[in-house]
Amino acid sequence: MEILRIIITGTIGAGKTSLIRTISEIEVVDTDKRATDEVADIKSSTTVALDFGRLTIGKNQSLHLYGTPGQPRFDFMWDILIQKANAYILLVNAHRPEQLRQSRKMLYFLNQRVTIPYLIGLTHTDYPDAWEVEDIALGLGLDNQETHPLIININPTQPESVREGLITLVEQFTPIT
Ligand SMILES: Nc1nc2c(ncn2[C@@H]2O[C@H](COP(=O)(O)OP(=O)(O)O)[C@@H](O)[C@H]2O)c(=O)[nH]1
Ligand SMILES: [Mg+2]
Repeated sequence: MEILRIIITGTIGAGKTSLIRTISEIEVVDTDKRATDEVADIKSSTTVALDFGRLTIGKNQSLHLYGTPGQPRFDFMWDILIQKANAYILLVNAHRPEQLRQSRKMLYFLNQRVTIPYLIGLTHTDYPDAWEVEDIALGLGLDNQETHPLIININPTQPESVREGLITLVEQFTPIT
């Protein structure tokens, strides 16, 4: 069994925990704690360490999914995770344009540290006033359509959507056997 380590990252509320819970074959190890600070305005609990889940694809590959914490003060966790990763997904909430600047910083941070396959998964695109993909690409500083990374819609609450997104990612760098 080949193990592929995939990092699921993105801002608070982007859908990291949901994605891993939706698809994992094992009970998800999560470390959500009641939020006591500024995060409490956004949601009542948040991930302080990491989420972990697992998914088998094909006969031979086991995806190990690691959800990162969304807060800058846990940056040291990212380094540990990302150095061991085969690929990553940056989830971007299409319904919270005010978080785009932070998403852009995350993208920059990651690409400074590693050169591994990745894609951008737009979440919350089911909201009628969600931003269009072109506007999000611009907000992330990706102004060249030809060179920018793959951007796809992912609904973290829907297993089929999550599976499709993960397969699209894995197909970028290894055949699914
Ligand atoms: N409508 C909708 N809700 C979503 C989507 N993605 C995530 N959510 C919801 O957004 C909330 C925050 O998601 P969560 O996975 O906790 O975000 P995290 O902070 O990145 O771990 C949860 O209530 C999810 O059910 C989406 O694409 N559409
Ligand atoms: Mg979370």
